[in-house]
Amino acid sequence: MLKKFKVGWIFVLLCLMSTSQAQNLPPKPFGPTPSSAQLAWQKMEVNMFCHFGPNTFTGKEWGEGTEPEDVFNPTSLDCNQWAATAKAAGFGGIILTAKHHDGFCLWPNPASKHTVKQSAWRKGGGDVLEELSAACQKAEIGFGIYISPWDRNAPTYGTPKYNKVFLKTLRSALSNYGPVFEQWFDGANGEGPNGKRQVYDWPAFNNQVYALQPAAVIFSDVGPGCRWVGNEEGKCGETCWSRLDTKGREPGKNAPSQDTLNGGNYNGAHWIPAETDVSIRPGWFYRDSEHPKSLNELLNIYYTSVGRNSLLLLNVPPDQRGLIAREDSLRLMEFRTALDAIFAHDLAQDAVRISASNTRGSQRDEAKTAFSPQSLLDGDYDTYWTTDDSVCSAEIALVFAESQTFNRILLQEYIPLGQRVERFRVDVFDENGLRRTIARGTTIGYKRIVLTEPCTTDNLYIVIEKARACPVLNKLALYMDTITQTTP
Ligand code: FUL
Repeated sequence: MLKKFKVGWIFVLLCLMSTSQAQNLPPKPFGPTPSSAQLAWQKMEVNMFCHFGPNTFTGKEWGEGTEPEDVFNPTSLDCNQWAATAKAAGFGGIILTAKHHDGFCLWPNPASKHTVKQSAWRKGGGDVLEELSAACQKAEIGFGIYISPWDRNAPTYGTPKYNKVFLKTLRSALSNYGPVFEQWFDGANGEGPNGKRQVYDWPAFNNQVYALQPAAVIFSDVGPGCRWVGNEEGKCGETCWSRLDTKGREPGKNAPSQDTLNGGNYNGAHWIPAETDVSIRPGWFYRDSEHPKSLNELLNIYYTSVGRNSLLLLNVPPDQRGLIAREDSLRLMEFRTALDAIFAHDLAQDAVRISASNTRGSQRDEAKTAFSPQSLLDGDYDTYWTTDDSVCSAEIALVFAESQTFNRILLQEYIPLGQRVERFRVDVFDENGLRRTIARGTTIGYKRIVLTEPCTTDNLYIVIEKARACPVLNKLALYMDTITQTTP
């Protein structure tokens, strides 16, 4: 009898010890998680898109494919100027339209007869991909390639032969110009009811990209690396899951609905985060008659893209000289200066205390937990606050010695362990000592920037009302934006 009793106690003790140990270990990943390439991509946050080609010279948005090659003739192309501009604007990389829908290739593609080689530009000896990849390497920013599958010039388009031509095109673009961080596949197709119908071999295209550029993130309506955000206005959904279901779907007419692309799928099987592509000008290609968006518009776009768990791909089209226009470049510098000023002083750093209603492992040994809320303020991406496995709602409290005034609350989830938070709110103690809610939100993801009216308080609470597994957050910051005039 005594023996049985002893064995029972040992069992209970062992169970307690193992739960306590488990709570001192990092949480298990929840749902799909990003690959290391997708994580590095997400951390780039803002990239530059360059639409450049025959349309730059004809004023069209969609070329017919019949434009003579000589139409393309930049007078003083300088990719170092593009890369230096992107770098100074704080962009992580540049993606160039190496081949838009008109089929014209900005490099001497051996699979086509409609390329720079057939043009008068530099007597057929020019190669924009070569120049841009070298310029990006020099500026230490990423180099990415847009290639339109829809091709209005290729004689084989609309036949199975085209897939082979397209594979050759990919091979040429992806094997000769160094590392490519993103391969952009456009889903657009303007063939009318009587137009050519191409059945694309997507699996072969993606395999080809991965075979030649294993670290490339493939963009399309359905990824597999990242997805279109569903509009060209710079607006990611307020609720944005980095998860998407792609079974039975493909880019173009078979894509998920624009709403789905905008917010992702709650239970999506794959990690396919949103990329927000938008042009600084009304059109994608440069036109003298058009002008860049205002600083306020750009800041709003930043908040509705990067601030809503998306990467921003901002198009800045080079002009007929082959240069980024002065007007655009000045606007980009204003944009960068404004972002730097807005996010210069993190007021959360001035808190005298940060605490959490639950911290993983702290019930058992406060001193030993590696997951304390201090991690939210330490600037280290890989340290985070999290709770015990059974706790899916919790609050973080910040206390200040003196009241602070802010209107931006920045939160980050540690996405290498998946996306978890489904609903949160921000509370403060107001000047009458009453606790009140100043903002509510749904998803957080890689980054969420909550916009509020200026709020003055010495006590702030981030309340995670509902997470799908124990919440895992690695950053909390507060800022006062005095530059943005109107908010989205
Ligand atoms: C669209 C294209 O049709 C536009 O011309 C542009 O390239 C934009 C980024 O994607 O689908």
